[in-house]
Amino acid sequence: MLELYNFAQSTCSLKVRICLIEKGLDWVDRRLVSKDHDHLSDWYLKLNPNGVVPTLVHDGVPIIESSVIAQYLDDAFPEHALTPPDPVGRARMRAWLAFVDHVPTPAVRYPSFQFGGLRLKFQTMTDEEFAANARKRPLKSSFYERMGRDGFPQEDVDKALGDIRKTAARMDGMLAEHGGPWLLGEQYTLADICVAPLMDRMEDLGLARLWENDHPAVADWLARIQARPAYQQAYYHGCRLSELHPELVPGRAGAKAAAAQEARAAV
Ligand SMILES: N[C@@H](CCC(=O)N[C@@H](CS)C(=O)NCC(=O)O)C(=O)O
Repeated sequence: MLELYNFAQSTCSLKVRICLIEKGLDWVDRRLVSKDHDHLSDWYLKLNPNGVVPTLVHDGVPIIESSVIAQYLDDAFPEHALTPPDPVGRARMRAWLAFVDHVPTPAVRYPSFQFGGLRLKFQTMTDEEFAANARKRPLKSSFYERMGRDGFPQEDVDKALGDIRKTAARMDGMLAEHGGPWLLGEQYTLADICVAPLMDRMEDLGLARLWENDHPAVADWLARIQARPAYQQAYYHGCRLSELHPELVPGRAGAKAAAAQEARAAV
């Protein structure tokens, strides 16, 4: 039996949901609620001591780290392979997954928290409540403390948006080198699946302009992956921040807030 502990809106959870659905596997959706701190409860920390989602439990064995889970699923269930068959292709894919884990994954957290609704929640807390909330996170206390109740310093947001631009430039290069339609060429692989929810989140926050003009091939790639039936099934209603926080719309969540912050920085 496959069980996935996940949040609806989490980009790391979405990576794994897309894999499970693309591979046609039967799985149980153990949906946790982040605002209820399900992922910080004692029973969950026994499955995932990092206090984050997702966690896959396969026949009682917990597997953590979304990129590791995606590769585990492809190893354990080789049908509908999402990994290149040759060693060079596999090495390229793994190098890209390492880049995705180190560069865009942390970068996306800054605009997500800053413009995506979480800040609104923290602004209603007292300093003491906020500090206690931050301390509860096994791996993320310093990230929450840096954000504080008023959001990140502008330099952190700028660095994060720069890292998203770098990611889009790398993707453009991969599409050109391998001839598309996917990042490693003809085969749709984990290289595509592991970065897609991050770019989708940026688009949802009104930040697709980070690549739309300079790298139109990346915009086309995103539209192509969003059109896949498995992708659409993974993104049921309520997975995008613009659906969870319609008060931050019009257009896309955060577009207004991001523009206002940029305008402040330009003054
Ligand atoms: N490296 C981990 C990161 C997981 C992660 O950061 N998950 C976020 C949701 S995308 C989370 O659980 N955040 C909980 C929190 O901020 O307390 C992975 O890829 O699984």
